[in-house]
Amino acid sequence: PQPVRLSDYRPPTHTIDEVALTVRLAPQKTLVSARLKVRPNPKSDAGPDAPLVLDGEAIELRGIMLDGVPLAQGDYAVTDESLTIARVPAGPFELEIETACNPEANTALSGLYRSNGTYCTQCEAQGFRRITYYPDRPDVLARFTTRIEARRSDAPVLLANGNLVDSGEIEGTEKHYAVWEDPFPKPAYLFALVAGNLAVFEDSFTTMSGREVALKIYVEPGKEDRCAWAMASLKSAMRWDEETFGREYDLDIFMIVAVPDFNMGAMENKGLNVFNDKYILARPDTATDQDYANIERIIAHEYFHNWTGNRITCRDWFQLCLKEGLTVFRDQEFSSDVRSRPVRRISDVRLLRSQQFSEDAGPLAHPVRPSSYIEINNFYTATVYEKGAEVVRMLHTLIGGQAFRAGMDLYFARHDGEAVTMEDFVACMAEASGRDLSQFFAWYEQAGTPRLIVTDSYDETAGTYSLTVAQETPPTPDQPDKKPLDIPFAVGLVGPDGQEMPLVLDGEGAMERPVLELTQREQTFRFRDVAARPVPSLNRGFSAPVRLETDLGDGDWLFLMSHDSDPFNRWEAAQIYAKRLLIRLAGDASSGAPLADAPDFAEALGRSLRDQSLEPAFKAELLGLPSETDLAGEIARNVDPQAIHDARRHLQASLGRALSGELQDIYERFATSGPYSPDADSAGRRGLRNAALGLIAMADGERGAAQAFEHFRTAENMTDTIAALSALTRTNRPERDRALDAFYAAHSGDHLLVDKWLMLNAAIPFPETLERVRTLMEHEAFSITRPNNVRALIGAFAGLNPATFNDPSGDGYRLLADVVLELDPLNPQVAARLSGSFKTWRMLEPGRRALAKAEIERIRACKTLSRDVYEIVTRILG
Ligand code: DPP
Ligand code: ZN
Repeated sequence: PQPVRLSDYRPPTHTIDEVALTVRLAPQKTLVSARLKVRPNPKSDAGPDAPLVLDGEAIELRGIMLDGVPLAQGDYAVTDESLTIARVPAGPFELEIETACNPEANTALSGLYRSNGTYCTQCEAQGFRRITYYPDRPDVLARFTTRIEARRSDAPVLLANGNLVDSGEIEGTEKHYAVWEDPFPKPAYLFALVAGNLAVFEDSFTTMSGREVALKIYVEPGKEDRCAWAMASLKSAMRWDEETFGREYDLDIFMIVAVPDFNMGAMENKGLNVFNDKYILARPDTATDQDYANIERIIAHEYFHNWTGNRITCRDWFQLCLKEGLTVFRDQEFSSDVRSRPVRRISDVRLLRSQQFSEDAGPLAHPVRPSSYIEINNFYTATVYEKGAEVVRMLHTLIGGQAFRAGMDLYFARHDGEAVTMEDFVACMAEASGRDLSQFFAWYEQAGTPRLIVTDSYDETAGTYSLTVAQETPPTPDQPDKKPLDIPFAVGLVGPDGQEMPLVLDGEGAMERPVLELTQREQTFRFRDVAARPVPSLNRGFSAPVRLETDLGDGDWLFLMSHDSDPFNRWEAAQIYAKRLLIRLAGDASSGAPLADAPDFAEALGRSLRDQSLEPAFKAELLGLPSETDLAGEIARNVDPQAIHDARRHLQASLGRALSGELQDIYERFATSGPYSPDADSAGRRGLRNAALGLIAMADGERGAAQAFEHFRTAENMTDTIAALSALTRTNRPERDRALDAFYAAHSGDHLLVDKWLMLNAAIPFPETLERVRTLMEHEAFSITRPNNVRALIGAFAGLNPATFNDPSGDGYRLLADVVLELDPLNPQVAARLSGSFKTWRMLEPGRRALAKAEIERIRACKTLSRDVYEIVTRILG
């Protein structure tokens, strides 16, 4: 397969003004007729005689008419991927194309498919070409009208984008129809159609200008009582976007459909979002606090796309971060406003570190705006999304909130209705702030996580304190040499008494905002009026997505952990301290040396747990040690995943013992009764109590497991049930399987809970889990064609259970390779994502490295690989 390159971008030869689709639904043969109003694109450099080339894949062509005249065989050419009409009029013309597709056979879940009997579509990035022949690229924007016909018994509900303009029976048949009209021009990737037997949960929203918008959430019948939280989240997101960005919703109706089988989390189709139902359905007895928070966040994310993505879209797929980075930033800000800002920041940074830093450090590293791809679906990555959001956040920090808002206003005013580039977005920010952002732009083009090396010196007689910051970005595939970046570096100085010291830059005066701007390979900043040697608090709030190297010692980190006025950096100090400790312990575990306890760390944690000024959710985050993946990334060479696991386990048990008084006290004090409420404060209290339980269970095998089992037995909501189970899965005691069996027996009819059960099983960190996972693949609860099943069992095994996935026998790698090869012909997108679990293989110690490599090579040797998996394994092997 040939790569597509950003530098090869050409404007489309033709544009489409209007699309009238008629879709006659039938499970195995759906007929699609598309009437396109086409015209040569004046901006094209191909000239008016250019042939018309349409994309098309996995569809059967049944006829074409041009301006009402049927085309003969010789007038056009069809391949597996395209339809070319060599001669088309030099002015506007109308094309009518008849095609057929088979929704039931569509296991790739791209284009039109059936999910548990419901017809639905997924067109991003390139699924529309599996519905009809079309210029399937985001810079072709057209107005769509969609007529759907189906048997009423098969599909009583018929939905598409926009407003319903007509519906009724088709006389003389058992069929009915509905016609939907979307007044907003859109690229084909935002097209959606849903039809099936669905129940609806309704509400309405009055916009800032007083318009009434009907809100509808469609779910499988019987699930209506699990929609209230999603609806509340939607209304809160709609209000927030009005208040924060002045963005008002633009249609009279906003619909969401929840389906069980979906490749992504959710999709922002215009006026008709389609969601993986795990991000819609919630009731206290079926969903955890984490689920509630995810639903709120993802509902907001997809809703926010209406302006950042739909009204203003991407010129080409290289600009994916234009909509994703910005929209993730927006959903982060939303949760920060409606929940706790430091806690959301901590969870975002955890995600960034575990997913994006590891991506950026290995063979799959790519810039936030990639410059080439083989399969665009492989670029819906942590780098595009999470680092993309960090880049927007840095812009916000550099130019300030007011200028950022002005830049957003300018962006909406200037580009509404257009398909644009990163340059267009950054130009708005540059204009609104009056700043030159050309150096900053390198964040979009340069891959790799920069390292900041910080040294300091204090001159007691002069009362000055200097910070020297060097920056260095390591080489990544295709990018050996890196330029210095424009980095906002938020800092503070903490005095020996734990108080914040003023920041007065030598020669400049008091800093307006405590943010240093790094632009060179090395810079020194000198502060004056510094009465005593401070401890620097660096990269506050994680102002830049970098790795920090300092010569601060353990004592400094403990000090910051107790005294930093920046809550994020208090958490960060605890993480860094724990990381250093765990890396030493992993070394000891590897060499068979005894593992020491950590009384100083336990004492500092204990102080924080008793600190009344800290919120419970924050304390829960303090108790969460860096992940095994993060530790592997820090070690980076000759990694022994079992030693890391043993070290982490040891520290948890040791902390559990040292803090047993505090932990039991929390466990008792935060016991709640009364009705469950998903609000952030209540969730934080449950989170802290459950984090305490987790350490208690690690500390004391027998009594800990008994307490966790009792927690499971008496749980009154799913949050506590899952917390008890996950504490038990980390033990190797009989209570674990008793609880798992009881859970399955109670919930085997609920696919979302079955997925939780699969995930818990897959995460059990002992070698027997290999066999367990193989057995579960044959279980009635598992189907390889259901992405949520695959992610819950196989994805969790490879992603959340490093010790077992990296079993020294190589059996974990073999299992993953087997699944990738089996899944690839069915669903290449999900198979490719799974194969990405091999991305850190080069860091492993030589034995595991060789075994992993052999399995990746076994995948690559398959002659019939999809483009998706081919690209990932080829890049991983390098
Ligand atoms: N639906 C996915 C998202 O919102 C892809 N656009 O990120
Ligand atoms: Zn998105």
